[in-house]
Amino acid sequence: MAKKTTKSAATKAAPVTKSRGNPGHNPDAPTTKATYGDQTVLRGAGGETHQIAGGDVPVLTTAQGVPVADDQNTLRIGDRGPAALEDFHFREKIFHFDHERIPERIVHARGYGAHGFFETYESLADITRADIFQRKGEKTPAFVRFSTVAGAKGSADLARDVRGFAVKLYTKQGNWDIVGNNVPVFFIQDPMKFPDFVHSVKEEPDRGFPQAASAHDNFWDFISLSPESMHMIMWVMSDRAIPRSLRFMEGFGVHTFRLINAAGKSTFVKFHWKPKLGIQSVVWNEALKINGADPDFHRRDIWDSIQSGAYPEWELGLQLFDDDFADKFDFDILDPTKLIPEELVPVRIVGRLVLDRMVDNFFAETEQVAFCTQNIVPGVDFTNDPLLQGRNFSYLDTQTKRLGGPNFTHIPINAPKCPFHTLQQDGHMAMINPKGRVNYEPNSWGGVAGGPRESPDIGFTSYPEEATGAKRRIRPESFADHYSQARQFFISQTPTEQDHITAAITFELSKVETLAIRARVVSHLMNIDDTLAKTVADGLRLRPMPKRADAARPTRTDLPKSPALSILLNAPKSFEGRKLGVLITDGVDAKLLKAVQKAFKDAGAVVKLVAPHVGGVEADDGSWITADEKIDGGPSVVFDAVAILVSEAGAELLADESTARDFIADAFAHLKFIAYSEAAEPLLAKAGVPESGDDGVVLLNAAKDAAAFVTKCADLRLWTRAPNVKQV
Ligand code: HDE
Repeated sequence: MAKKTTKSAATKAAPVTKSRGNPGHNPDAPTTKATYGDQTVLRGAGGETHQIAGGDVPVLTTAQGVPVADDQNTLRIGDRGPAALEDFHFREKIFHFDHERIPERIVHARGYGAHGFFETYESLADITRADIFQRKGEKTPAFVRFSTVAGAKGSADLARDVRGFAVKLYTKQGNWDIVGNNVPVFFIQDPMKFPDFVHSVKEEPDRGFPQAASAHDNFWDFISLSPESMHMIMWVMSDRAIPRSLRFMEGFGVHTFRLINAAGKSTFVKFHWKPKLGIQSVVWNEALKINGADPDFHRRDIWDSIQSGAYPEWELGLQLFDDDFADKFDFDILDPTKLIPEELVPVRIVGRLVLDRMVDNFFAETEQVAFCTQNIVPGVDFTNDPLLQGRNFSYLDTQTKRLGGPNFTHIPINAPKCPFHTLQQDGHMAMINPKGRVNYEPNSWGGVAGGPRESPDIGFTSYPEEATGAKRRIRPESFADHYSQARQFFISQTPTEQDHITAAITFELSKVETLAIRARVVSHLMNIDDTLAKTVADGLRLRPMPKRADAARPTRTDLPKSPALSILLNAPKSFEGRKLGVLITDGVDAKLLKAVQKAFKDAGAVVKLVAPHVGGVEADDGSWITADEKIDGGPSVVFDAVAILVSEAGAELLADESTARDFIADAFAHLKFIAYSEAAEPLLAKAGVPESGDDGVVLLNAAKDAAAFVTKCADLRLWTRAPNVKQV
């Protein structure tokens, strides 16, 4: 045997009667003292926990329910000897750990889910027989999962990307999934192209990067060779792709669906989710910094708002139209790269979705939830949108792979909340199994013994749409216009928003190494808007300008602006649901701080205090104020507006801190409203805020000024500052 070293002597197992090896482990804790005889069983089938009589600390058991005496040390032969194979507890523990992961979603891997309900505002019985829309005031349980598309499960929240907005409605006639996005159109028209599109946007296969970023050659190569994506590109290069909060974004069902009433009449429908607190995005430089400061920014925001009772809410809107409209509309209503302007078909608000409960367990619910586009209910039906038809195959397939078998509907998050009776049986992990003799149909066992029966009356029936034609691989002529709506989107934006789109495309193409790809993208932009194309080309120093891309259909310039497509033209004019970050130091004016806190709370906003030390500061009246964040942990990028309420000594101290200067400089550069106490003036100057200030930099002389500052903050950002900070 090798000579013992001091180290091995130190790691030698201690006698069993003393501590069991884990320094934090208390050998006198009741779990190690308890004997099995003392325990009582708390829960029923499947959820047994052994409890010490009279206490409330369950005894740790194996998955077989065997109480565990020592969870710190493997079973070994001799104090320093080999492990024993019979150590079933260790083998079970490590085996389970080794199998903890399931495949992450290929797209939409990073997601965040919450429970809530949908409330029906009015009966829509004239339009649909969907049970959820029959009774005014009815509440239907719902689960929503938001996601980014390209990044892996652990990627950062503020990637420039489309956001998934998937809603599962547990209706009384089965689960209805509206698996949508926060953008109303999509990149491609045919599902055959989906794997290629997704491969191109995800990390490149040889180098394994970039993660969660479309700014690379493969993506733009694919896009520039697929002009049908140009409308979607306008959206993903707009601020829609960098939402401030998941609470502040719209959701869209994208495809045209059908609603069918009791008489069998079909009405076309497009689904919209409208955020109650308005739409809001961050600016790009802010997004980059948020990803560093808090990669979980969006999740934390949902978590915080639900925990604090400020429940995120959306209204469901329907764009309803008939065959006549479909025939007359400029584009094919089956083409998922097109939208119907809200000015043409107004959105009718029919209910609200409220998220009021976080999951108990992220994996069990958010990771295992299985949305499927084919989950529809009587009264709803598909159209022949080719993308939708392709999705109806893909989702069931992917869930079977991801969740390991056909019984993923038995997992509580996926199971219907209404009664359900199938004749399905067996398979991996079958949890819901038929009782009795009957597992087939038809059968001659009468009554209840005969099992469930089909019902032509209430059962799902497909809309009997006629379908004829030659069997071919073809893209319809009616899908051929790739630029007109891209242009319509672009011209509907405010100049600020147009600048952001231009800058985003320039940024992304600057990361594309292949000159020919940059040029090819610009050649498409020339079919959308000449100024856009020229500004991007100048931003890239692309010379000479490429030739305009050949277009299957010339761009229509007669489509009017659609103001509904702009975020800024539809701003909420309220600071509700937003966050103020207040930088404080010792000597802070307690009265002023209280006034600011009250004014913002009254406006439905959250106030967070940032200080040199998280422990807090001593205010000018001697009171102790606890901080929420230390300065470098709470940079201004995570707030919507800031207040600098420092004392003179505090300002002097912080002037030498780059994090404090960044706090102010970033808030200014990101066009945020800034309030300050007089003593903060030198600090503002040191951070580069011009002495003249502007309308967004507000001196708080006294407590009474706080209310005016809140009112100002309702504009969310001072966009007119943009030219002075050249920040997009
Ligand atoms: Fe998806 N999509 N998708 N998609 N999609 C998936 O399903 C697919 C498309 C969307 O939070 C996958 O569970 C195809 C459009 C959301 O769990 C997969 C096509 C829209 C989510 C899949 C599309 C979406 C997904 C991956 C083109 C907006 C996340 C893992 C024909 C209307 C749902 C999974 C969640 C997820 C396939 C296009 C939205 C592979 C084949 C268009 C929100 O089945």
